[in-house]
Amino acid sequence: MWNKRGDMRIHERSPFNAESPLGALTDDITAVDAFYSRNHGPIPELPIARWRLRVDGLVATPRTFTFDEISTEFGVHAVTATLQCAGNRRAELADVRDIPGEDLWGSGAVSTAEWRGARLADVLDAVGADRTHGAHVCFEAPDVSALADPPQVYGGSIPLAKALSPEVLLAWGMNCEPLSRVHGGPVRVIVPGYVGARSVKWVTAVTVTDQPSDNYFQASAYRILPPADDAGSVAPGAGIPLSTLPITCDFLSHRDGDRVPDGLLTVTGYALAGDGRDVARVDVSLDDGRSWHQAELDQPRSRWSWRHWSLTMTAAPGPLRLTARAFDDTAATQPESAAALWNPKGYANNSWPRIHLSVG
Ligand SMILES: Nc1nc2c(c(=O)[nH]1)N[C@H]1C(S)=C(S)[C@@H](COP(=O)(O)O)O[C@H]1N2
Ligand SMILES: [Mo]
Repeated sequence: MWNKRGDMRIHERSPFNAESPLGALTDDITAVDAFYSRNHGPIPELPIARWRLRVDGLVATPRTFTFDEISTEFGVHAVTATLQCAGNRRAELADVRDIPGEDLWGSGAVSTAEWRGARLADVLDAVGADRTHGAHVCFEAPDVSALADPPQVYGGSIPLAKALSPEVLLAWGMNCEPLSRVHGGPVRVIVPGYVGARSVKWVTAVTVTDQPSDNYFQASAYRILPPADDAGSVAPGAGIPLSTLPITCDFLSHRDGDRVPDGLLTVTGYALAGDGRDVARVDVSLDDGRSWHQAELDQPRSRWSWRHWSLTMTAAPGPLRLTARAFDDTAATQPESAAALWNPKGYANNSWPRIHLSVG
């Protein structure tokens, strides 16, 4: 389905929602056919010849761009960036308390690609974005989601300051291929360092405003609600909107419950820091967090991509409980338990990942 590998873990066929097999995430760049896919409605078909991008709002000269114009007037900029869905590891939150109505994603709602496109900042400059009165940049796409009542097209917004940063792209290329339809082709937004929800696919409108987007996916969904709230009856504006990603890490080489031979054991994983932060250290504990061993960090492809890590140990026969934690360059680290983070929609679980192995 959608040219994805057979070992993707499919949560829903329509709308299409599938997580990456963990084994595919050990490469720096995730192959397109293993890249996770998160959709809230049917995937639209937008031929390049018919695609248009309207750029308006608090700008001097609103303009509608064709694909040729967007892809030739602003140069080609490449950014290697990791996308992570705010629902990654929701399943562990649901173990704490029920999260009805949401797919229970495991650890595979994260992937990395080399994106190519125009810098959003250059397009905003070309139309004369008002840096005095403008504060947000809203995106809209034509895919209609029945999750909103009444059904609504997908949208969202980011602060104008972030939109003007050079890493934010209007991308038409992914891993040296034209951006595929399932990943937002012909053109999508890529907002490195932010929750995946803001990287709006099939983008057809960019609007500079003084307020965040009032689209359902910005005003009602993708928000951290107080634990006592009912996710089914949320007033727009309730809770805290998700924007930058929190520091996180996870295991990739092994899964909870795996059996391994005794002797030398190498465990690997990835760590990912949020907007403008670098991964500074990853530790692994063999005793539920009482003591820690520092893992080796690989060089990241870019400051917007994950860093893989590894640790080699001698594993004795018996149960082995592994826990990991990452620190960013401000010394921010991850909370210990999913219980501390539980929220009604099950977002942003960056608690310590834990796996239990049987050795021997
Ligand atoms: N138009 C549109 N853009 C969207 C979405 C969507 O449903 N519609 N899903 C968002 C979410 S929640 C995520 S995590 C990323 C996933 O991008 P991918 O499917 O290319 O992995 O796209 C974002 N952009
Ligand atoms: Mo997402």
